[in-house]
Amino acid sequence: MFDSGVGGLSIAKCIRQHLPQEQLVYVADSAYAPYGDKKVELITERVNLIAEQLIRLNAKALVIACNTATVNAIDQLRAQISLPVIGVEPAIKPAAQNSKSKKVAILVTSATAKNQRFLALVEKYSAGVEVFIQPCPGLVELIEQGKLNSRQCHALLEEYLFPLMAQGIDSLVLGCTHYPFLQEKIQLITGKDIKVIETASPVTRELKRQLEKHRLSAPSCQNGNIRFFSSAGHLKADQEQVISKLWQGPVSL
Ligand code: DGN
Repeated sequence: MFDSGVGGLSIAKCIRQHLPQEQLVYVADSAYAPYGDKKVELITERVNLIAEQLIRLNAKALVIACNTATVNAIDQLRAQISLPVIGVEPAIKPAAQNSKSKKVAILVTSATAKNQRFLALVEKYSAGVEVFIQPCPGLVELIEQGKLNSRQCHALLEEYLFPLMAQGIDSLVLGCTHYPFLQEKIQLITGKDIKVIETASPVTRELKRQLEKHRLSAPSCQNGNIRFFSSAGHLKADQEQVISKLWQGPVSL
């Protein structure tokens, strides 16, 4: 599995919890983070390169634990390889279906906000519901630096959330895998009447389904583990600290 950086750890945690028998390899493409402001060509190139390396490590399935990479590059990756490839898509459908105020917001990166695949997904599930798409530049960078509790992070969250709250939304979809690490802070700002929805559980269920369908599941008696890699070798020490903090356990890269 991989992400532009450390955000996909929010998905890795859920997979580890529900599929503890599987061996996970997590690649943080931190030398290229954030993907949010990168060209589609570069995102595609990185996705293909990382996928190639994971396949060389005998991966039996790939999880693109990044909304930005999923919307920009999953179709072409699936066309090239035969392994199951599971992507992340913001949970717009359940949010729209369960919204009482019929007003829903999605927090995304700038690259996701303007992506056609993403916009088509919003269009598909938003009949009768007003959907506010909120790009959140700056948040991924702060999470990558482990600055979750910084004043800067709080100020950015208020800047993005207050206008959405004023619109009367009752559901807030986290459309970037970095954002669940801010979920508590987001919920403190929005109050508990706004439901915050992330995507780790559906991705984990889909991975399980795919492994079962292709008879690839590890035996339940096996003890799985997780190995971490980063493309930002020069940041190794800093990254180990950030990843350990988010993973809530010791990590070596
Ligand atoms: N965590 C990623 C996502 O879900 O979109 C990427 C964020 C980024 O690199 N900007």
